[in-house]
Order: sequence, then C-alpha cells, then structure tokens
Amino acid sequence: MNAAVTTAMGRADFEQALRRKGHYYHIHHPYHRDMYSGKCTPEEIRGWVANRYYYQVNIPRKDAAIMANCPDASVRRLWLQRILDHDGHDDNKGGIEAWLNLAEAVGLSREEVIDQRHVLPGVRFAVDAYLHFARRATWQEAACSSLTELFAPEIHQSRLESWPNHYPWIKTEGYSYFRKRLSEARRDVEHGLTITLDHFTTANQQARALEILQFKLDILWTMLDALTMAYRHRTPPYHSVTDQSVWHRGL
Ligand code: AHQ
Repeated sequence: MNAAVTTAMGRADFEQALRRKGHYYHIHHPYHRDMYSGKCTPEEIRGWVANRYYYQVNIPRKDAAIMANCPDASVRRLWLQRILDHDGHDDNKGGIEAWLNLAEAVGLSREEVIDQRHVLPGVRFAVDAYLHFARRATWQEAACSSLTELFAPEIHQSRLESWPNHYPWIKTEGYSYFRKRLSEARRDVEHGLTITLDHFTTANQQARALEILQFKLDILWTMLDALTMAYRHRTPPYHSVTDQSVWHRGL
C-alpha cells in the first residue's frame, strides 16, 4: 500500500502522477512487445483478437453503468458517445462490428468470436471485474478507471505501423478499428481526465484515483497473462487433465 499521504497535489502534478502510471501500461507486456516485433504466430494473434472481443462488447455495458450512476445530464450527454462509438448509430456500424471485421481479417469466423468459445477464464474474470467495478463504484471513480486510454493512442498507432509489415497475411481492411480509436480515445480521455482532475482533489482522493487506475492497469495486464499461458506456453486451463477447452462459457 502507498504510504499515507497528507498534502494534496496541485492539478498539474496530479495529472503527471496519473500519466506516470503509463509505466505499467500493457503496451509493455511481453505479449504485446512480441506482437509489434512480429514474433506472434497467427494462432497467438487470433487468440488475442477472439479474447479481446469479450473486452470490447463489455465496454458499452461498462459505460452504460457509469451513465446509470451519473445524475449529471451534461456528463451523460458526453459519455453517451462512447456507447454509440462501440454499438454503432445511424449508418455507422460501430467499433464492435469493426472488431468483427478485424476477426475475419485475421482468419477467425464471426460465429466463433461472437459465441465466445475462445474466451479464457482469466480474460473473462478480468473483464467482469471491470464491469462489476463500474456498476458499484461512483460514476467519478468509474470514469477515472477509463484513463488507461491516456496511453491507448500510442498502442493503436504501434499496431497500424507494425502489423502490415510483420503480418502480411492479415487483410488490411481489418485495421479500421485501430484507426477509429486513435481519435476516439483522445476525445474520451479529454473528458475522463477533466472529470478526474475536478473530482479527486484531496490527498486521500488522489491516492484513491491512482489505486483505481492501477486496478484497471492490472485488468489489462492480467488479460495478457491469461493469453500468454494459453497461447505462448500452450498451458490453457486444465491442460494437465484434458486437451479440450472445458471451462465455463459465462453464466
Ligand atoms: O479499444 C479500446 C477501448 O474501446 C477502450 C475503452 C476504454 C475504457 O473505457 O476503459 N479503454 C479502452 C481500451 C481499448 N483498447 C485497448 C487496446 O490495447 O487496444 C486499450 C484499452 C485501454 O487502454 O483502456
């Protein structure tokens, strides 16, 4: 646990403290490092896409939970855009459909991604922890937890720059999701950061905000740990007793 803090940081110092958490962002996870340097097998890429689908489809539910907890219409009006970005609106099919395009571009079928047959228990539990946190936390705390996206534009850019060279077998139309997040993440973070800097002003509140951001960093890191066990070490859950994937598929 962090040592007890007594004096609050100024706004700029608090923002810098949040940004320093980027040191623990999952861009530094070996699974992602291997991905950018072309060391991932097609199976490791497909496993990542199929498992990240579970994260993507839970983001709008997470954001709806934040809206349900937020009494401020001006905040909800802005936060609503995140749901539209993922679920789509009018003729914009949205991010989840773009993620399914990515799935097909890496050689997965829509059906095997949508039915979540590849979702690992560790990924499911990490994502569920995020959704359940957003439901019971205050809307400001849940908004704070989305600030891992401070570091997201760099990670999307790194995929756009590295995947085409390293993985020429992936159809380039699959990359539209990463492109759309470049601008959406920047816009979302502006709003999430303002909420966080405005709300967490005492020393204890700021310590709590840093803990919340670390919790979300842990979620992202743990998802990749589960993928590493299954796809890199080829030791998925129950591998010592069966070669079947026997874990539950969501209750
Ligand atoms: O595609 C991502 C996305 O839509 C979101 C929403 C946001 C949130 O509300 O927590 N976080 C997030 C992230 C997305 N992509 C991740 C990636 O590595 O592609 C990064 C992730 C994040 O940084 O939280």
